[in-house]
Amino acid sequence: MPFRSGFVCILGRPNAGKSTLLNALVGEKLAIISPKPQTTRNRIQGVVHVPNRKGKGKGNDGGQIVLVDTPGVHKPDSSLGRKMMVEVREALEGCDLVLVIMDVTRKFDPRDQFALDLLRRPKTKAFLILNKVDLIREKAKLLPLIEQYRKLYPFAEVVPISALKRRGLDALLDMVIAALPAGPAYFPADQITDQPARFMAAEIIREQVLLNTSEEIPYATTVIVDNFEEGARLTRIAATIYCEREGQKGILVGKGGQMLKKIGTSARLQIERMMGTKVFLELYVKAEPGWRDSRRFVEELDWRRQLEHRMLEHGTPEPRTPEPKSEEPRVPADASAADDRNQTED
Ligand SMILES: Nc1nc2c(ncn2[C@@H]2O[C@H](COP(=O)(O)OP(=O)(O)OP(=O)(O)O)[C@@H](O)[C@H]2O)c(=O)[nH]1
Ligand SMILES: [Mg+2]
Repeated sequence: MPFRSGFVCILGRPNAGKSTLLNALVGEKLAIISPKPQTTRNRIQGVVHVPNRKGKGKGNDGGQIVLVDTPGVHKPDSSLGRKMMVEVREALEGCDLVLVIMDVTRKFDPRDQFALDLLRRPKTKAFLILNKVDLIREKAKLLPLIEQYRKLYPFAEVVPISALKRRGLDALLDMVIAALPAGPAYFPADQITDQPARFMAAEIIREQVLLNTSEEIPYATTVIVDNFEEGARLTRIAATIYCEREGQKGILVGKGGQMLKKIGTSARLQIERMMGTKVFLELYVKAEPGWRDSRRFVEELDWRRQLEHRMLEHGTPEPRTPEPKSEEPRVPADASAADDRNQTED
């Protein structure tokens, strides 16, 4: 079998485990994950370099899978939701294969149909991925569910997996490669994503907001990196967490700045791992009433668009980064002294 390559879109309802699958297949954390639905808000590319498996009885020459994780399919009720669905449709455009992923612990309902409706183009080759099988004891229970799905779409394969426990993934990769056309590698061997580090840092901060807050706050927040200066040993980042109301801002800052400090410290440690440098992270919180319904604001969150703007302004994706004068990060501000500002460094 020749070297194969192609674009593979991961599609499904919120919380089905799409981002968990992307990360598991790529082997790196590219997408943030949370138990809350609608975690992912834009499409995320991850490249899987599948080695030549000749000699292992499989007889293929390997290949390259460009996976595209997407926001959960839902009926949008805001500009943000509409933008998320545009991201889903754009990801589906021209892909070679779609992995329709479902959570086997949930019963089929009309919202599943809504996801399948997006595959209306009759020739889209699709696999049905039954995720979270680690939570099901009697596998026979899956059969009626498979029947139901098969009646609605002619899936080429049905693959049970656990993205979380990494079960069934080798078999899935083999099936995906076999379904792709012969073609060249689209990305060099050392590249696993097209996302800029600046955007991934914003997402890591947003993940900490999702994990540390509840009710409407996860949905009412977004993060914008205002400044990102990458040096050989230190990366300086200033970012703003936007929420919708003063009350939410109070919760995000927390008593004596404790919540912001917690979010900042956890995010900073992860960003340090990603960058391989020390990180000096300044976090701000701002209330921007109704931002989710502002088309202009939502469009500005799009990192592809941000990148275009910076290219126009500076001629490069990032303004030139001055080397830090000292390796030592600045002494942090006392969180309690700044109600909406916290410099996390401890
Ligand atoms: N038990 C179990 N949990 C899983 C599995 N895959 C994902 N999860 C959990 O399901 C939740 C949602 O996972 P995500 O990967 O964020 O789901 P998603 O489909 O990307 O969700 P959205 O971005 O909101 O559309 C998280 O709490 C995951 O840990 C699995 O195979 N088994
Ligand atoms: Mg996701």
